[in-house]
Amino acid sequence: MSTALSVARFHDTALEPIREKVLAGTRLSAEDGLALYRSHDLLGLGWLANHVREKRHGDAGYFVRNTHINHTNVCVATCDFCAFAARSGEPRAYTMALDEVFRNVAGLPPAVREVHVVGGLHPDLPWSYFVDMMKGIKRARPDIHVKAFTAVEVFFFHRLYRMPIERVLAELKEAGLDSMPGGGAEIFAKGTRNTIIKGKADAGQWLEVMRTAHRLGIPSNATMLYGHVESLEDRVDHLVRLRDLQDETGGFVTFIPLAFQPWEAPAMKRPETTGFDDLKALAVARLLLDNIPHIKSYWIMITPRLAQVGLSFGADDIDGTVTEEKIAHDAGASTPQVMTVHDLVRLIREAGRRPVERDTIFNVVREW
Ligand code: V47
Repeated sequence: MSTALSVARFHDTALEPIREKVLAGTRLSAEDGLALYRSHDLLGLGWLANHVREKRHGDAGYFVRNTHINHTNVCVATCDFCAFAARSGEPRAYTMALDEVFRNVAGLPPAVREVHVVGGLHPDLPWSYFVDMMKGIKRARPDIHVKAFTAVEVFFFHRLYRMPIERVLAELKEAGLDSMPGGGAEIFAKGTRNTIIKGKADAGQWLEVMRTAHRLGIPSNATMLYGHVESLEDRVDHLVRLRDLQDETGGFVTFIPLAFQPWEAPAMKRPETTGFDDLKALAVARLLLDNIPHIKSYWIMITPRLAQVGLSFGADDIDGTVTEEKIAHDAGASTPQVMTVHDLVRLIREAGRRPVERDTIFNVVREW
């Protein structure tokens, strides 16, 4: 692979110096990141990203048997891209009773390894709701990995319940929280963030929650929402800030680029992302984020077909069975809400990869 890459000719000559760095394992600069995003040499980008991906993960294509629980859609924040949130009292507002959460978890097939719990910023729930939720999920399924609450939710708990971030996280961990999902990061760049988001954690606060989580031994993922009003400079800035924090903590496990789903988004009339941009998002992430182990090609947002192609453009993971995804589907996503293990294994195999079932933190569960 390295030999082929060293003699390959790129259509875009701006990729040549970047190739040298990639082959030497030298860190790419923000300017390199911008050159990658600006390039239309998709195959050149893919080649570079695939080189890094195969050096790290060989031919493994990871997936997990998981399920999502969105306990409430009630949210005090205003995010122009979000179709999931509702205000208290609106007809579509809902909050799950804890018994319902526990019944759902108890009813999961034994092979499901991960429960992904994310909700809106509900102003009226007691702190005990969240602590008891963690305890009850573990009681129902002691072996299940609980990946719960974005950094934005944790920051909200810190403010609402007037507890230091560290205490919020420590109490959740004590009650059963194993890791945190990467949502809520959206786009860090201040000007852009402020035009599309009101009433939730800013970039510094999101990063501070993650810094604290990692210090307490809670690993997490990271995301970036792209394909809305952000610039390419904003994307590079976002990735570099994640990379800087990862240098400090080492706590990020997976990066997931989230393609904006525009159809039902209330306040953002934009076209959907294109396949070219979706593949570039994966490839550039793989190349810039040299210290985050995994890149996820999230089929919910970019379709199973393109997520599969993503396994040759820098991604080593395809997420999982998911079951009942609400955030993208409320925004009008036309992707399925469930994938069977059979479907996932087939997608990975037909991409020429070796399907590896994993748990949340990438312990191998089964080679398929
Ligand atoms: O934080 C909201 C985004 C996120 C839209 O960590 C939208 O393993 C696209 O973070 N179009 C939640 N995106 C999803 C998320 C996630 C998903 C899968 C795995 C993991 C993980 C994390 O979805 C939100 C927000 O950034 N979002 N609305 C929309 N219209």
